[in-house]
Amino acid sequence: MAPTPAVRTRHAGDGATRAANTAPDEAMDARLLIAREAAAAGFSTVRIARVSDLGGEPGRRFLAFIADGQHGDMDWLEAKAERRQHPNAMWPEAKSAIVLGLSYAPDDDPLRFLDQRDRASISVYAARRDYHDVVKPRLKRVARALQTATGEGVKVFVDTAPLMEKPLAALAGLGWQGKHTNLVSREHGSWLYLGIILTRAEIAPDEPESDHCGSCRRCLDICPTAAFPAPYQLDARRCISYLTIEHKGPIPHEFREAIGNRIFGCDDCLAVCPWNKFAQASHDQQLAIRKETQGPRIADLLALDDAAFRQRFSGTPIRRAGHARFLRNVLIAAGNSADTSLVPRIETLLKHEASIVRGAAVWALSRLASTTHVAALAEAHAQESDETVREEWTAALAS
Ligand code: B12
Ligand code: SF4
Ligand code: SF4
Repeated sequence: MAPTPAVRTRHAGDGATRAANTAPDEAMDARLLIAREAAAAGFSTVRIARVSDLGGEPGRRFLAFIADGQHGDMDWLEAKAERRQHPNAMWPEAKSAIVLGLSYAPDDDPLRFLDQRDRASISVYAARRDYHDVVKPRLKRVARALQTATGEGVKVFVDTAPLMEKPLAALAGLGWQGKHTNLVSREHGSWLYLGIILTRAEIAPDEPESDHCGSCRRCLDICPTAAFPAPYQLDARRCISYLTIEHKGPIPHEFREAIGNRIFGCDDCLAVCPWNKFAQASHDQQLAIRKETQGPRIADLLALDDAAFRQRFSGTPIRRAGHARFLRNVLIAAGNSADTSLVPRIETLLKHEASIVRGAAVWALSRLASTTHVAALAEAHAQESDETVREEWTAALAS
């Protein structure tokens, strides 16, 4: 049986404001209900968009991004591109989007470990419990209350379905898509996780936020890998976040030095945004920063076996990416560390079962060990079966 509607909404189909089954003065406005439930669930901000107002422009830009290959090997973005370009392509009956933001603003400078080359730098979003696990149950709580109250179907999304979250968030007025392409909020700066509830209920929308980037271009200028072909556009293939988290193969040579000691994600463009000065540091208990993610020593990370890796990073996005990709990234940081004491440990990884680890180990050694030592190692590993690793040896001997 459908739940009894008890809130005032703009109902899909009749276009009229109604307060079904209750006298108007008893009916609770859907917007108030959402605001109350969102605050109780611990969200930092919530706004509402009318889905049909999104128009076709974000979808067209998304398809151009895919057509240009800028998504790299994120096949999952391409696979459902048609559905991703507009919420109604995925769910034709969706009328309203409730966009929720959860602040993860840091209380320290997120870039403070970048100059400490014997340590690794981990992006703020990954230095705590995986946000999918934190945001989704909270979204479900708000969605349940809304469904019970309106009697209309709902679906919740946090980065797990083909839905473009940022353009919807901008339409709802949570902030605007800055030149770094992420959503910037006047209150929370660049530090918001986004979550979305789509509903068939028609709820009065908020006003979109206008662009407050002005002539600023700090995020564009700081990017270590020149990943912005133009303001408001990102070529993911060049982005350190993509290269260290999403990319499956060897990291292309041209980016290795620029990656420095960033082993999981990158915050440079987010951290320099002047709007961050208004953000209050997050004190959300579920998002507490994990001590072991704060500038861990590269030597310690190289020594973690698979079991120790899983244990140390359990519950974080780092654990999800897997041990081999993690080691690949740590080896790039090791190669940039100038710390020759790491050489013996790196040598043991030349025998690792994953070719991306062996290949990155070759590169790290080419940066830290003497030419004669590299030549001797190359000879000892002349039986290498993987072509990409053999190419690494050739490059190492030539450098
Ligand atoms: C794929 C993806 C990535 C990719 C691609 C990033 C990107 N910018 O698209 C990679 C792996 C690189 C990535 C990195 C990061 N990500 Co990510 N990612 C996503 C994901 C899953 C899809 C985004 C997408 O559709 N990208 C495709 C491009 C085409 O979309 P777009 O940026 O919106 O493109 C717009 C602009 O280019 C604009 N545009 C193009 N030309 C022009 C011209 C003009 C004049 C204008 C005005 C606009 C404009 O129009 C396009 C359409 O709106 C979303 C979750 C989701 N489902 O939406 C999270 C998401 C965007 N990521 C998030 C985060 C936190 C990050 C990182 C900060 C993590 C980190 N610290 O390493 C970095 C930030 C890097 C950066 N500068 O963007 C958050 C961002 C939250 C926020 N406040 O915006 C999201 C929303 C996840 C979430 N639920 O919280 N991510
Ligand atoms: S996350 Fe880092 S690499 Fe990616 S666009 Fe921003 S500054 Fe550049
Ligand atoms: S750093 Fe400047 S240009 Fe970049 S998003 Fe922030 S305000 Fe906009």
